Amino acid sequence: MPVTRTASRALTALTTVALLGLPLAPSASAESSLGHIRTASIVNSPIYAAPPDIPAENVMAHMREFQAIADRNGGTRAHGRPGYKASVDFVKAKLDAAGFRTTLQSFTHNGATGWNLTADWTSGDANQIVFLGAHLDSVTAGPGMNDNASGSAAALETALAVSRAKLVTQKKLRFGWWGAEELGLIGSRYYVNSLPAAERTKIKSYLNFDMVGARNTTTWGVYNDNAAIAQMFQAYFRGKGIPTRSMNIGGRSDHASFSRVGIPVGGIGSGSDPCYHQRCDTITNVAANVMGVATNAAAHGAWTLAGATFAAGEPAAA
Ligand code: DPN
Ligand code: ZN
Repeated sequence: MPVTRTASRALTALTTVALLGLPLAPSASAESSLGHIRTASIVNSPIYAAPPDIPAENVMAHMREFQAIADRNGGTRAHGRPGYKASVDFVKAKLDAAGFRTTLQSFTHNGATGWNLTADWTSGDANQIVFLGAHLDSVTAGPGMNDNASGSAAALETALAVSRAKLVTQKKLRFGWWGAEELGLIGSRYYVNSLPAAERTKIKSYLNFDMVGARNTTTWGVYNDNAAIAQMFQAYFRGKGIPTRSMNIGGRSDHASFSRVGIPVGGIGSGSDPCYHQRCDTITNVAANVMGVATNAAAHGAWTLAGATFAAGEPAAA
């Protein structure tokens, strides 16, 4: 059937909107005519509240704490070492004070206890969960500041921004910090495996943050696992004039624990660096401006995917 002029124009406009990751009007006909894009089911619409501009200094304060934790604990925050549990305790205390409902899940690996920490925001439909996560463990060789205090701090500061905004969302925001990723995604796989099937299907998307602070980052990696999520991040970076590249890290980080059970996943990364998995992956190995970009991109993902409808607290522009 030939496409009418009006329909063609409407299709072009809708496609553009979808590609930009902008909110689509919640119209059943729009979604069915663009069924192959399936953006509306993942990217919420309409969006009334924009995320705040989060200062890089906020997230660097968390980075300094992670470095101090490593310094006090033999230079590492690895699974089975006291620096790991100290990292968990630090993040949990911040979240508890900010009004999140936190859960500590323990598991055993290589004869040592590990922990996953999850935190649910108070608002949103508990049957539709938008998840942001990062691995909290380092390798034993060093303090793991880019890998992955950076993602942990970005997720933490995003959560704290949600709290400061007293954010009201359509879907429920859940944040996760995973143990023993460096030993084979142990913590996140344990978490996903321990969820009953009915709980898994409530998770509508999972965003991963692993290595988001590398110095000299010029282009941002955007995970290419899910088109709608990737488009959302690409549109965000495009709006900031920041170049992106498609990133496929396969099964190398915790998003894989979620995608293997069919959950749409995405994420961003600054990429690796010369201190990857080494002792020199200290706080001087990360850049504040890069951490700021990562955190604001994470907040954009949280606000957009969860459908932030109302912010009663801090104004959108800091
Ligand atoms: N951060 C790496 C690790 O945990 O060992 C995995 C990774 C590699 C993530 C490359 C992103 C890019
Ligand atoms: Zn990592």
